[in-house]
Amino acid sequence: FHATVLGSARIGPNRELKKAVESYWGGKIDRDALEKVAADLRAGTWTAQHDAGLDSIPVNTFSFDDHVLDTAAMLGALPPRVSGIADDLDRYFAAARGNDDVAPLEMTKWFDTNYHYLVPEIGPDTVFTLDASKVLGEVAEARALGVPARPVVVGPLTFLLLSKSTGEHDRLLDRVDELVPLYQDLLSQLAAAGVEWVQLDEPALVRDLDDATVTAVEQVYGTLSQAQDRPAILVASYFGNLGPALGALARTGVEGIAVDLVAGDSADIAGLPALADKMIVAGVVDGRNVWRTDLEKALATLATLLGSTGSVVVSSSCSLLHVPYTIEAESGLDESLRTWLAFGTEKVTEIATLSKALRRGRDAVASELDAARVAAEVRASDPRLRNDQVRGMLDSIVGNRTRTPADQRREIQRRHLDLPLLPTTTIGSYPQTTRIRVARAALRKGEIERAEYLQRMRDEIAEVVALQEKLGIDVLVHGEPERNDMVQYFAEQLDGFFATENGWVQSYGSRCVRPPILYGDVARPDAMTVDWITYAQSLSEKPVKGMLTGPVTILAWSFVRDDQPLADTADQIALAIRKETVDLQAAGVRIIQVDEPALRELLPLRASQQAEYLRWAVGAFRLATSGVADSTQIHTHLCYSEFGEVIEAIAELDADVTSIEAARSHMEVLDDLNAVGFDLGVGPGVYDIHSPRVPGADEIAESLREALRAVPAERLWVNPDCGLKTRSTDEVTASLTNLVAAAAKVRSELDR
Ligand code: THG
Ligand code: ZN
Repeated sequence: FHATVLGSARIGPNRELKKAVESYWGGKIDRDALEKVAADLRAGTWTAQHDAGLDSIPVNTFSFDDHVLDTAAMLGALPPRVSGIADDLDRYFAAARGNDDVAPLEMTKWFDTNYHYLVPEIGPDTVFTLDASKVLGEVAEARALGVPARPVVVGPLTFLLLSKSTGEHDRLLDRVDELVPLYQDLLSQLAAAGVEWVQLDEPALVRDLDDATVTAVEQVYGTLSQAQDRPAILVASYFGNLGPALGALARTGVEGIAVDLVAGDSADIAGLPALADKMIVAGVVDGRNVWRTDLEKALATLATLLGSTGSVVVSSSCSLLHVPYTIEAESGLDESLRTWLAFGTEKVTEIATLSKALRRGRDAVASELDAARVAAEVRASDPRLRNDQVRGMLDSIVGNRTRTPADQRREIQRRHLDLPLLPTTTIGSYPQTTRIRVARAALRKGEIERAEYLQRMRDEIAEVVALQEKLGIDVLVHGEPERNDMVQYFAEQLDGFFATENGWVQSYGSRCVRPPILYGDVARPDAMTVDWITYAQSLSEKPVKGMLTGPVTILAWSFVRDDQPLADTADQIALAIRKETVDLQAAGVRIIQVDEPALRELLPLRASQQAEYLRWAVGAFRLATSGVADSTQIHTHLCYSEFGEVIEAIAELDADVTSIEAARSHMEVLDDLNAVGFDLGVGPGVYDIHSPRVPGADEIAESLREALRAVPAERLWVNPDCGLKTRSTDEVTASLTNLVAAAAKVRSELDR
C-alpha cells in the first residue's frame, strides 16, 4: 500500500461516543444502541479515509474506552477482581472506571502525550488466553464496507512494558514467551480472515532500552515472522527514534516498520542495509500537532528514504487520536489562521497528496504544493507571530530567575503572614456545582448578560469563602467557579492563543479536552485574575491565595507553535504569568500559587534529553515567580505522583510551599524530597480527592504525624492532594471539617 495513517480518533466528530457511553452507563440507552453508535462512527471514519485516497485503513483502533485495556481484554488479562462480572461489557467498564465493589485500573499517561491509558495488572495468577473477537469483528465490518482494512493491535513488548506487576517478580518482559504463542494464534486467525497486513504497535521501543529488551525485540519478532500462516507484519513505532531496536527489527523477517519522522528522524534508516527489502511507513505528517504540513519538506524526507529501503508508504507520525477531527467545525477561526492548520481530516488529505506526488510526480499535485507553500509564507510573515515588546522585555529580564535565599524569605513571610503551625489550605478549586454549570451554559447561549454571569460567580465565591471561614481553614482560596478548564481560561485571555469551538481530543475514557492553539508570541493585554481574587480577599481577613497556572502546564495542555524552541515559548508565557503575580501583589494579595501539575508530563522519553528539558522548564517557572517581593509567598501544586525523575527539579522550582499528591503514595515522596535536600514548605496531600470516601480526623492526624517524622513542623502544610472540583459540596465539607480537626489535634501535640 502507499498511503495510510497509524490510527484514528474515535470519540466522534461531535463527541458522539462520549455521549453514547455516558448514556449507557446511566442506563438511558441499551447495549445495542451503544454498539450502533460505535459502528456508525467506525464506518464514517473508515470510508472517509478511503474516499480521501488512503489505500490501507487502520481498524481496531476504535475503543469504548482505551486501546491498552482492549489489549488486556484480548489477552485474558483483566484483573481478577472483575472476573465475576458476567456481562463482558460491564466487566470491561468495571476495569476502566470501577464500580461500587471494585477499584478501576490505574490510569497513566500514554508516553509524552495528553492521552491516558489504563495500566494492565499482571500477577503470578494471570493466565494469558486469546480472545480475538473484537479485532476480527472490526475486520469483518470493514470488509463489508469495502474498506481495505489493516488491523492494529498493541504489540506484546509494549503491552508488557506498559503493564504493572502485581506479584513479586516485576520484570514482566520475562513473560513474553507466554504471549508469543497467543500472537501467533492471532496472526493465523487474521490470515484466515483474509487480512493482508497487520500492524503491531510498539511505541515503547522508542524509550531507552536495556540490551536484554533489544534482544527480546529480535527474538519475539524473529519468531512471529517465521510463522507460515500469517499476514505481512508492520511493526509501528512512534513518538521518537527506534535507536537500537531498529537494527533488531531489521534483522527479523517482518515486512514493514513504521517510523516517526516528526518526533524522530531518518538518520538511522539510511545507514541500515538490512532495510533495503523492508517497507518503511514514513510518518511525515505530524499526528499530534495541528499545523499544516510543509509538503516540500515532507517530500524531501521521503526522497531520502526511497534509495535505501524496499518501499516507502506515506503516513502520519502516530495515531490521529491526538488531534481534533476537522477544522471545518471551527466557524470562529480567522481566515488566515485557518490556512495554517490541519486537523485529522486535513492530515489525511495531505497524506493522500504526498503519496500521489511520490507515485505520479510533483506535477500531479502542483496546486496542492502551491497552496501549502503560500500558506507557509503567509504564516511566516504574520505580524502576530512577533510581539517586539514581549521580546524586548524578555531580553531585559531573562537572567532574572532568582529570589532571595529561601530561609530568609521564610522569616520575612512568617512575620508578614502570621500563620499558625501546620497551616491548613486547599489546592484551589471547589466543587463545580450545577448552579455554576447552568450559569456558564446560560451565558454561552446568550440567555443571561455577562454582568449577570459575573454576579453569579461572585456569589459562588462569597459562599466558598464563607464556608472556609466557618470550617476554620487558615489560607483561603476563591474556588475558581469562573474557570472551566484552567488552561483554556488563561488561553482565552492571552494574546497568541486561539481557543477552538469543537477541537475535542480524548483525554481518557469518555473525558475530553479542547487544547487551545498557541500560534504566536504570547502577551498579557490585561490582568486576568486580579478582580476575582481581590473580591474574595475583600470578604476575609485571612490570606486568600492568588491562583495561576504555570508556563509548563499551559504548554503541555495546548497545541504549541512549531516554529521556535519550546523553551522560548515557555519563557513568553512565564513573562505573562510574572506580570500577573506583580499585579496581584500590588492589589494586596500575599500568597500566590502557580500550579505546575504537568511538569512531569513533558519530560522527554529519552534520558539524554531530560536534563535540558528540566533546565528550561524550571527556568520558566522561576521566571514566572521571581518578580514578587520576598514577603509574597509563592506556592505551587503538582499532581499525578511518579515524581522520580523530576524530584530535583521540584526542589529547584524554589517555591516557598509545594503541595503534592501523596495521599496514595504514603509520604514516600517526603523522603524522596529530603534525599535531594529540599528544605522548603511542603503540603503532602493528606486525603485522596479522587475518591468519594470521607477520611476520618484520626486517619488524617495519623498521616500528619507520619509526615512530621520526615518534615519539621515549621515546613509542614495541611491540605488535600488535589483540587476539589469533582467532589460534592457535602463530601468537601465533611472532609475539610476532619482535616481542620486533625491539624488542630496534631498542633496541640507539638511540644512547644
Ligand atoms: N486540562 C487540560 N488538559 C488536561 C487536564 C486539564 N490534561 C490532563 C488532565 N487534566 C486530564 N484530566 C481531565 C479531567 C477531566 C476532564 C478532562 C480531562 C473532563 N472533561 C470534560 C468532559 O469530557 O466531559 C469537558 C470539560 C469541558 O467542558 O471543557 O471532565 O485539566 N487542558
Ligand atoms: Zn492536583
